[in-house]
Amino acid sequence: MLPQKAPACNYSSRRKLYHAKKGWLMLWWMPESVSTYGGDMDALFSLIFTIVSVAFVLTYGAIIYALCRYRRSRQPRARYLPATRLRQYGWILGLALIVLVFDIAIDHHGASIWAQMKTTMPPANVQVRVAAKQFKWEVVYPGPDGVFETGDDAQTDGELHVPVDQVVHVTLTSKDVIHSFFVPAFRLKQDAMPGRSIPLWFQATKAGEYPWPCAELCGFGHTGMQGKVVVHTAADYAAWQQKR
Ligand SMILES: [Cu+2]
Repeated sequence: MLPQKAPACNYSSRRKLYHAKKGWLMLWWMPESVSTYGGDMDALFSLIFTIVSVAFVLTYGAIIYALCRYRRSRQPRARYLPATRLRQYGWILGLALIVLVFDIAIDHHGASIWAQMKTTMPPANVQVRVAAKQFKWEVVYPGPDGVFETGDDAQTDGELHVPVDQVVHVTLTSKDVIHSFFVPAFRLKQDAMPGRSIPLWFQATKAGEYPWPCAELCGFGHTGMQGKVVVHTAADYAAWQQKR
C-alpha cells in the first residue's frame, strides 16, 4: 500500500497548457517534461535562451559589420578614443545597463522556481534514500512501516521506483566521490557529496521509465553509471511493493 502522508500537489491540465505556451521556444531537443516544476524550468530556460540568442546575433552582427565597414582598404589606421566624454563612454555604460536589466529579469524569474524546488518542499508521500557510489545508484525504501533502518527496508540498485502524482522526497548522499543525480525528464539535477545528506524532491506527472544518468565525471566507469526512474501508476506501484 502507498503511504498517504500528505495530499499530492495538483498538477492540472490548465497548468500544463500554461507551461506549454510559456515554453513556446522549446526545446525540441529535450525529453518531454514529466514533473510538476518541469514546465517552470523550461520557461526559464526559454527566457535565457531567447535573451542570449538575441545577444549573440546582435554581438556577432556588430563584429561582422565592423570588420567590413572598417576594413584595411577603407581605414588603414585605427583611431584611439579614450572615452572621456559621456557620448563615448555612454556606449559602454548603456550596454552594461542592458545586460544588468536582463540579469535581474532572469534572477527575478528564477527565484520563484528555486524556492519551489529547493526551499519549500511540499510534504512527502514517499521517502527514499539514494546513495551514489562508483559506479551505480543504491536506493533504499523504508518498507511498509515507513521507517528507515528497520528489518523491512528494501533496496534496488540502479532503479528508483516511485508512484505517479505523488510527492517523493529523496535524501541524497555519496559513498565515495562527487556524483550528480540527474533526471532530464524531471528537469532535476543535484550533486551528491560525500559526507553530506542533501534533500530533494519531485512529483512525476506521467508513468513510464526515465533515464537517470550520473552527470558528474566520477571516474573511469562514469559513462556506465546509468540508472532509470520507474514511475508507476498507483496500482502498479502497489503490485511492485508486494513483489519486492
Ligand atoms: Cu559519474
